[in-house]
Amino acid sequence: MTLIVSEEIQVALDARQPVVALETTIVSHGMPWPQNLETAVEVEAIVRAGGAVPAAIAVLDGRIRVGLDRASLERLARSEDTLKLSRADLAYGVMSGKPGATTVAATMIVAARAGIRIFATGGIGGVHRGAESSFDVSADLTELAQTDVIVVAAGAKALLDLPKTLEVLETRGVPVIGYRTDVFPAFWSRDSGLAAPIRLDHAGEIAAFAQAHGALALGGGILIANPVPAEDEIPAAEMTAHIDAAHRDSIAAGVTGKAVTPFLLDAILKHSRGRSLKTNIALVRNNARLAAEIAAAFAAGPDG
Ligand code: PSU
Ligand code: MN
Repeated sequence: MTLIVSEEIQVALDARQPVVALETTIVSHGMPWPQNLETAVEVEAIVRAGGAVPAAIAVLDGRIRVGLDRASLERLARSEDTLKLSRADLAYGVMSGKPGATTVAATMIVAARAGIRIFATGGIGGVHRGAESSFDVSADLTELAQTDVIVVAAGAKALLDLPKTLEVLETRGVPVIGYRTDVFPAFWSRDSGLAAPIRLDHAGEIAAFAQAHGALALGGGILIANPVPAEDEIPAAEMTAHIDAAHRDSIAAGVTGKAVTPFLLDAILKHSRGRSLKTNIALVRNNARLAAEIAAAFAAGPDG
């Protein structure tokens, strides 16, 4: 098998100690250098401070790796030609031998194979604006519908069509849980104006929910929507202008396929003059903290 789990992570998993999976597309395609590497390193420290072992996932030298050292993270962060790997291209990442970062979908697949149940990220992919003609719906949603991993995210980016994204999640049977919120968060902003389908206020309740979900053998993931801290948020009204401008840029540039999300993130960074990046970093850190807490609650639970 091409899956290589670091010794520290394997020991923790065997002892049923808390482990938190981390994606790497956010490093290679989601943030600019050097904030991408700084954030990746900080996020690992936050997971450790929360009593869990961080498990960053990527494909390097034809092997799927669970647990990356700093040099590997730096390689992904610096390289201009790191592949963005989702379910459709994970095998290409392995056979080509090229460095590849994993999206939410691919990270879920690998985490589940390694036996990791909790995963922290920034935001998930979703239904893009204009999807009724472009058919651009992220494979993250399909993965959430079928792979048993709890994904902690700050909701979905308001550059997506959020009502359609929530509809698809509901149709595909994915539980969406607002953490200490009644509204679904919109990544940079705490409030999308849409209701969170379920609300839970404590990590222990989330672990209990996941256990009930597992006991029913429903299969598939669970999305924990954790709003960005109030002091770091950019209000939705302010983001709208940047998002609309980024959309116009992407239509003018004719961007399609997997290039769309990285293009939009970069355009928003420029239109917000770097402000969106500060908020992005804050929400990823916040998600790492909560994921470690949920992983610890799991480890302490009845089947932990
Ligand atoms: N959101 C971010 N930064 C990111 C991504 C999402 O703020 O880097 C990445 C994640 O890896 C996510 C992917 O899984 O983009 C979704 O891409 P697509 O829309 O092409 O499925
Ligand atoms: Mn897409």
